[in-house]
Amino acid sequence: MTVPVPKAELHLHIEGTLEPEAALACAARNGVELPFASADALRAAYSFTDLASFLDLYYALMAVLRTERDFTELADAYLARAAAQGVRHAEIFFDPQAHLARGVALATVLDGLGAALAAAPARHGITTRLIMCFLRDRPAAEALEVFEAARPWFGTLVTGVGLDSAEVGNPPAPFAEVFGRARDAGLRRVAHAGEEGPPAYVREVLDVLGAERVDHGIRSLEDPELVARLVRERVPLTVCPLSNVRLRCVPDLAAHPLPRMLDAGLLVTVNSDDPSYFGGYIEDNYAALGLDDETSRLLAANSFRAAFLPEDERAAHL
Ligand code: ES4
Ligand code: ZN
Repeated sequence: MTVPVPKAELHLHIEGTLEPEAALACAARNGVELPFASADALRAAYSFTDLASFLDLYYALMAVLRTERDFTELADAYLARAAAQGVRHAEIFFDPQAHLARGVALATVLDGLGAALAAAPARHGITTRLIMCFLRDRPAAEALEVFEAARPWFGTLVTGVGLDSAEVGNPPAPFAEVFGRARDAGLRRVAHAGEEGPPAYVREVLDVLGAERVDHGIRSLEDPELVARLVRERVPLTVCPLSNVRLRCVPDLAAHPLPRMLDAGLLVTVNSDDPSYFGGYIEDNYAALGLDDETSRLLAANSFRAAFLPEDERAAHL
């Protein structure tokens, strides 16, 4: 195999890296009953018709994650796979509300993930950031509560906030208050928009939430004025090709809009989203697009340009 190009991963839900074998091992260890008898039975369930059908399984399988050790092992397993696919820097999402709702404390999640991330430079040659995502299909008041509860980790472990989960019918605007507090606390801001939802949501995350990057953003192409703005303002888009096909946002890889996004002059990056569920990690996403070497190198350079790194570290990667 050729050596994968060094790159940053900027759109990765740590809960979406839970592999079937790890889920079953974790379930057995924690005495959690799962309605799947084997890893193959679980894998067979990884067939989705849209974002909602995926989210149902994604949230259900999280039931196996209960202890600090579970979160450390989850993140460490991801980092090992990412390193093998050329990742040198990873900005990792997590969904605190999905764990709090199951009675798992924020400290369990953060201390568990934090241990793996602290070890990552020496163990895997990867620097990291951790981005706390709010669930847009839950009340904005709940996002405010979890935001306040996470303050002890701000700036040290948690350095950004995001917005994810079911997009259609859940516009970004109600989260303006929590994103404003995040900005005031010195945190970076990203948001999912234009995955299944309309280009208007992409505008809204920029204008109302102050998002510095847009996660997915593929539907921006439907709005030429929006595209012109994204190009002008150099807003990075974290695109996830295998995710888009598996969730039927795009009919197949041949129809994926990434080449058109690059042609339009957008600052596009390629990422893996929920690699265990969508059939591949980051290099698999690069490979799926059948890119020439020059385009692969451009996308890898874009990933460092779009990363929340200090300029000296960014320069060292470019
Ligand atoms: C997600 Cl693919 C996707 N879209 C929105 N929210 C998510 N959470 C985890 N994966
Ligand atoms: Zn995502």
